[in-house]
Amino acid sequence: MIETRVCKAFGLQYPIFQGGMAWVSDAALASAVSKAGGLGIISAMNADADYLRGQIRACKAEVGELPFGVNIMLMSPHADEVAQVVIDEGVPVVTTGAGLPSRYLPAWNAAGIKAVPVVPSVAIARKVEQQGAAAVIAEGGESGGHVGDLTTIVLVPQVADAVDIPVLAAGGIADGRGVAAAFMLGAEGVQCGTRFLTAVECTVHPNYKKKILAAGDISTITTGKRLGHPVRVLKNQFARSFAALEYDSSVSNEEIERFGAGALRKAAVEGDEKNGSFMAGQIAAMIHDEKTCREIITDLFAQADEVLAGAAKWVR
Ligand code: TUI
Repeated sequence: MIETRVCKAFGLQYPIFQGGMAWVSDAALASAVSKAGGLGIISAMNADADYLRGQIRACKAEVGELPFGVNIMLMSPHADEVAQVVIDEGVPVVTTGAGLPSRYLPAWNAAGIKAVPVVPSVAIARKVEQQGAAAVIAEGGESGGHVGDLTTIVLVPQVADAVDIPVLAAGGIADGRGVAAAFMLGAEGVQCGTRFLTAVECTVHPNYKKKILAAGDISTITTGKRLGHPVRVLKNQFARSFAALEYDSSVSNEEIERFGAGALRKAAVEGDEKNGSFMAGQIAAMIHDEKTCREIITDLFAQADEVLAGAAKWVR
């Protein structure tokens, strides 16, 4: 049994957040995670206020009084309106990604929302702590989707040393060894995204699940560095074409952006194995089964307990 400040602060049985993945993390997945004792998170992705309102209400109908969260992707054209929806709908926890949430933090704090930004560096972690974040998610570049430069093993202990609020580790965690390692680095919780992609309750296209289950250790690459927002995806025809365009100096950034537009939807909704962008973390290689959210969470923490309890075996 692992109990940390994250359990207490967010009202959780297990100190785990489910990553807010665009086109993946809907009310069905989030409510299943919250009912299993973790924090389920709905992705606001690039959608508008009406979509998010509908998802929040569907999630609440399932979870009742249990906590859940919303992830706001700050590059979304609808970021301002969804930042207000979470206040209007009484969402207890908001995580943010792909930018600094500074301009929203005063209103969220005033509304009693616990804000938990994803941070890719120590400086950003310090900044959001000063601005009133309840915790931070230190996300290493092993993650899927939009990634920072530093690895989880390097980032987490530095962020844990730099801030007093609780730190959750993300990036490369999909089994109990990863959870235990995160705690050894100073984290008091974890966030997992890729692990939940193959959850029974995850409504993503079956081809997406199939590709995660088939992934090996070097199945992902990061594309988009030239555009200033590197994204980790599974290698396929889309990823190779995107990378080729990036290395072609005769192609403009606008053309590359256009090539990538809509590709995540093609993967997650249509299951288009050639033209879809299958965002996934490096840990996809260690995911071999489709389990319920409850099984995923109880297995993660049972193994973490076992690993941590046996951790003294080398110590003399
Ligand atoms: O946000 C994510 N992962 C994402 S967002 C996304 S949607 C997307 N699609 C295409 C291109 C780009 C994004 C897919 N996956 N993770 C959290 C995360 N946040 N990773 C890195 C950051 C981050 C980066 C910079 C957080 C703050 C930050 O601040 C610095 C700044 O200059 O804004």
